[in-house]
Amino acid sequence: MMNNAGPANSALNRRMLLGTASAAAAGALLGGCSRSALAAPSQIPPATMLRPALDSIGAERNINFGSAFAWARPGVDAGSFVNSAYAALLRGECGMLTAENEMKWQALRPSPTQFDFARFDAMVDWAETQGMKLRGHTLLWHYDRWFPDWLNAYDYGVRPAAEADRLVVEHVRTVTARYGTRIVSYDVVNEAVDPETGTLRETSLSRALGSAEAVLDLAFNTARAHAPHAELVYNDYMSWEPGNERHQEGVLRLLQGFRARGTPVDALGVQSHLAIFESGVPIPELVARQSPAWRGFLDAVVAMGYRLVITELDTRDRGLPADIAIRDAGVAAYTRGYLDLMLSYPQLTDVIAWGLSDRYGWLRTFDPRPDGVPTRGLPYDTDLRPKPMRTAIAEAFRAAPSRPAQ
Ligand code: 9MR
Repeated sequence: MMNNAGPANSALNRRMLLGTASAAAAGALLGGCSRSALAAPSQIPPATMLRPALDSIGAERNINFGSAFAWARPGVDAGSFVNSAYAALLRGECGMLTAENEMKWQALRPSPTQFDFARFDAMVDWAETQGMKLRGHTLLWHYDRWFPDWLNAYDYGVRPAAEADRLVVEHVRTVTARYGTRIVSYDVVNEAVDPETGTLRETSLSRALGSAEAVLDLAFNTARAHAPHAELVYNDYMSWEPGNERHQEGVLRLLQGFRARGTPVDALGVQSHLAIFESGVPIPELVARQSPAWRGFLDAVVAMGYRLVITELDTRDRGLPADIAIRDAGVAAYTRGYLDLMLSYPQLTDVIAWGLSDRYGWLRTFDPRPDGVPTRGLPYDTDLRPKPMRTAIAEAFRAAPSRPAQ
C-alpha cells in the first residue's frame, strides 16, 4: 500500500525513482552528499554471488535474513542502492532491509517544525521495487547523544509535559502514517537503558514529560495506534559478552515495566554487535563460557511473552590476530555459536546484519583495531567476496529448528 499521508515536503519526485531506481537516477539526487564519496563505487568489482541466497536458506526454516543499508557518508562510498555492485548483493542475499541512519530524528528532523523525508523515501521506494520488506529504525533513540541538537536545547515552554507529548506524538504519527504498511516492523525505542547503571536514560523529553517511562510508553502507544499492522520492538545492545550484566538487568526491568503497564511492545531487538575481546581463548571455549548466562537472559525475555529479533548483527575481531585466515575463521565460529544459541528460540524469526560488506560497516571507524588493520566483522569482504562468516550464517540457518510461519 502507498501511504503519502505525511507532510508533502519531500524534495524528491517519488515517481522518478519508482520503477526506475537506477544507480544513475538515485546518484543524481544525492544533493548534500559529497560527490567524491560517490566516485569510488565504479571501482568495486561485481559481488561474488552465492546461491542459494541467505534469505532463501533461512526461508526453509521460516527465518528472514536481511541487512542494513545506508546513504553515502562523507569519505565512504555508498553502502546503498546508489552503488550498483552493492545493490546487487543486497538484492541477492536479503529479503528485508533496515535504513542504517536515514529514519532517525537526526536525519528526518532538521528543525522542530520540519520533516525531511527525501533520502528515506528514496530508500523505501527502492526496497519496495526490489520486493524486500522494511524495518523502521528508529522512531525514538532515547539517548541525548543522538538527539538532534535542537531537541537537546529545546524550550518546552510553560506546559513542558504537554509540549513533550505533542512532539513525540507528532513525530511517531507522522512517520508511521507516511509509510503505512510499507514498514512491517519498527524499532520504536532504541537504547533507552544506560549500560553502566541499568537505569533509564534521561533526556530533554523525559525531563519535560516527567519520566523516561512516560516517554517510552507514549512512543509505543502512538505507534500501535497509527501502525496497528506493525511489529513494535524495543531495541538495545546488551550482549552476551561479560560486562553486560547491568545492562541486561536494566533491559529486563524495562520489559517487565512495559508488561505491568500494558505498553504494546511485541519483541526485544537484540542488536547483536558481537565482539571477540579476549585473545588466546579458543572460540568454542568463549561460546561455552558465555552461553548459560545469555540463555538465562533470553529465557526471562521470552517468558514475558516477547518475541526476539536480531536487528544489527556484526562481529568485532579485536581479540584475534591480524592474520586474515585465522581472523575470518574466528569470526565465523563465534558468529555460528551465537546464532545456534539464538536460533534455538522459536521466538526469533528475523536476522538482520548491520551491513553485508566490510567496505561499509560502522566498525571501520568506530573501534579500530590496535594494530590498525581493517576489521572484518561482516559476511562479505571489501571487494564483496563472501567470507567464512557468510558460510557460518548459512550453516546456522540450515541447522536451525524450523519455526512456525509468521
Ligand atoms: O551504524 C550507524 C552509524 O553509521 C551512525 O553514525 C551511528 C549514529 O547515528 O549509528 C550507527 O548505528 C547504530 C544504530 O543506529 C543503533 N545501534 C548501534 C549502531 C552502531 O552504533
